[in-house]
Amino acid sequence: MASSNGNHTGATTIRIGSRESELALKQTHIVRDALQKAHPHLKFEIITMKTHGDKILNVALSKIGSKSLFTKELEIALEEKHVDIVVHSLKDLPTTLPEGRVIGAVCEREDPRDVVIMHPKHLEASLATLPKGSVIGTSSVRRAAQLKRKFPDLVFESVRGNLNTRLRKLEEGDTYHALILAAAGVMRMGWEDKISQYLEEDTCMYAVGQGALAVECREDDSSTVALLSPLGHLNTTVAVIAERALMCTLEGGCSAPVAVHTKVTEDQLNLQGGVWSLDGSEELRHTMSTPLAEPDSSSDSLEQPVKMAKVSTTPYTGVVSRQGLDHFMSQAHNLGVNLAKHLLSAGADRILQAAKEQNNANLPSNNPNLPPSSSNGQKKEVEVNDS
Ligand code: DPM
Repeated sequence: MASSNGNHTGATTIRIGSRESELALKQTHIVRDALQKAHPHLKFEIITMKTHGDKILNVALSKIGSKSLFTKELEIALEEKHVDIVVHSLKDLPTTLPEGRVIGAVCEREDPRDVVIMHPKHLEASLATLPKGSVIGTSSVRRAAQLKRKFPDLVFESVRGNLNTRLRKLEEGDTYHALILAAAGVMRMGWEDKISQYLEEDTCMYAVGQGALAVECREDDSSTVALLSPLGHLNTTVAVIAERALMCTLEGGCSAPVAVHTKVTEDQLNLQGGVWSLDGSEELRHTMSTPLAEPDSSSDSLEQPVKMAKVSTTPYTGVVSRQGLDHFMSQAHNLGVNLAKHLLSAGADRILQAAKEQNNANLPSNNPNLPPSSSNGQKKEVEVNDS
């Protein structure tokens, strides 16, 4: 329940939990402003907190390796009712949320593509024209796998820290020739003019949920669930439900080499999914679509809802189901599940299992066809999602 702040005006204050990084705060402000507009009578208060991951940025992540490094304190604050909602980049939220937690709204998606930010010395270059052996900073196995396949002469190295830190490491250092980042974060930071290149789906498909903001709250807090409702964006919601159903069925975490490309038109949802080996030597892609039809417009491609074993409290990987939209959400969900099943039967399970083992073993691949592995081959950091 949104809390009364105890004064005698009776005004209700909604407390929003946020990390302290500039991007996290910008994202929290976007949601706060939208909520304020939808509910002019309510008060909103932002409560920032440092997460464990923010405090130990100098420690190699392979030595910490906790998944909820950047969210744990926020999760606890939500559970203990110190805050009512928490704003996340959807791509950082696992497809199974903690018990009792839901995504109350998915806001309109920003450009979901990945982009290239070049070192000031290479502003004229593109990934295709950078000199052989150029070092590209990214800790994303998804980006590295796809780009190694396309640009075998480039070298991929992990880069840690929030976006400000990463940009500083690029611009003030000599280690990286370029960074790959999500357009959404770059634009929210106001760095659009630093973008050299937008990566299309034939080069690098994006992460599940990339570019969309999700607002998390407690499932039993029905008044907060209701007040988040106007923030939900239908086209974004159906797209990310399909993407998350794909990810969940593939059992890929946010550190798996899985990527998507999704198109929503007025009456159709089109989902392309891909899975790669870590070195990019193997690739599996497939596209499927579903009509987004009203329940009574009979369409023979409508399928029975697929039962999900893994969801906790809501059927759509944590996204609350909306009356009147449930039908679209179910079609989107089924599309993701069906695409995942297709990919699994074509060998995605073997590719993902091998990637997981290599990740866990902290070992470079033995594949002799690999382009020179980053540095001397002894480091492969645990994937992290600091932003
Ligand atoms: C996740 C990944 C990364 C973030 C992995 C991936 C990128 C890590 C890296 C799941 N979360 O994308 O394959 O670049 O080394 C993150 C960013 C944003 C949310 C920054 C970024 C902003 C964009 C958005 C980090 N999480 O990806 O450039 O809201 O989608």
